[in-house]
Amino acid sequence: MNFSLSDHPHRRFNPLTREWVLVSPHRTQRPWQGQIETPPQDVRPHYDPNCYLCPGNMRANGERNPQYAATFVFDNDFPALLPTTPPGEYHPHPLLQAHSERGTARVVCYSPRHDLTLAEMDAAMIRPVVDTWVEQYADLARIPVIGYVQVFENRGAMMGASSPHPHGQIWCSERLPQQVALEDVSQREYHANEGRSLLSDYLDAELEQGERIVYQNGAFVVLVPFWAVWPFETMILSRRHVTEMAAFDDAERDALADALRNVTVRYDNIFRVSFPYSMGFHQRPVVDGDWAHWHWHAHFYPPLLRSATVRKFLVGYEMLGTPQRDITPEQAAARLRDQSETHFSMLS
Ligand code: H2U
Ligand code: ZN
Repeated sequence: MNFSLSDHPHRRFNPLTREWVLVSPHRTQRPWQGQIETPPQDVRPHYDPNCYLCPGNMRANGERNPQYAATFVFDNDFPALLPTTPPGEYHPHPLLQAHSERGTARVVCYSPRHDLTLAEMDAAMIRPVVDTWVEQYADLARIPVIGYVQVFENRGAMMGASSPHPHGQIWCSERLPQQVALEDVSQREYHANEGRSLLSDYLDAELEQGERIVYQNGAFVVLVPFWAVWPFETMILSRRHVTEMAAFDDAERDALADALRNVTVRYDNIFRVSFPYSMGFHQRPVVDGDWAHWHWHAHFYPPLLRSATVRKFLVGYEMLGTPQRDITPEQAAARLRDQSETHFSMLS
């Protein structure tokens, strides 16, 4: 019997973080007696007087939002990081280490419409959101204490989003956050050895194999990474090796809006539900330095597994050993490829 990725338990390597995932394809046939249900779709109004992100409404700190027309950015009223934290270290013993960390946080509203999501916005409506992310990245980079700008979005109550109003966050820190630091080391080493970006070579390999590709346009490719942990995890890779969002030209910004719409529509269509996820962009740090090895990319980490309500948990063996998945990344990609590019709410 020959070893096959689609039949036999195996481990896959993530060259970005140098972590492993256990894949158990033979388990997808196992009986499962959990409940499968489709929750009722909530009917949301265009404007919610109780939403702290809707135009004209009061936020928790007593400030009033303007009557914004496209995007709106404000300083997070409850930031996890503060620019005014005094620098300092705590290191009384080799095993006890801490240091102060400065930074700031902002909230980005994608649209004045309370009832929309990226999946329900068209590419022309997402384009101003892309421009806002680029402006914010450049603007935050000018703050002296800030070394890294992390753009992300928590979508849906299952991922802890505090409001259905379409919005994301930006957290800025002095040092590289953990995941970014891991990706920095591997991309730097690969670039130094091979003279090309790790993700350029990875993208070429994926385009050649084809089976994990979900969608592609002129500037971006959406795929399920070979080493995906979450059932329907995807990445958006830029065809061009650019280190940061600000380097995207006009056509690339339109293409990114198109790719974001396309992948979120496919997600919603799988279980005909507003698909929860955490997503975000990884790009070069904003402090001066040699960052030529960085290749901009997006990660989508959606928790749903089997239905609109049955999610994957990273528990047990995964907390104590290694993350594990049953359906293969190739099966997940095929499922995503099969989805309509039109949102289910627009289909009869
Ligand atoms: P999440 O939905 O991903 O939690 O993002 C919403 C953020 O909005 C959250 O970080 C902030 C919360 O601190 N927020 C304000 O800054 N002002 C408010 O009036 C409510 C929420
Ligand atoms: Zn709202």
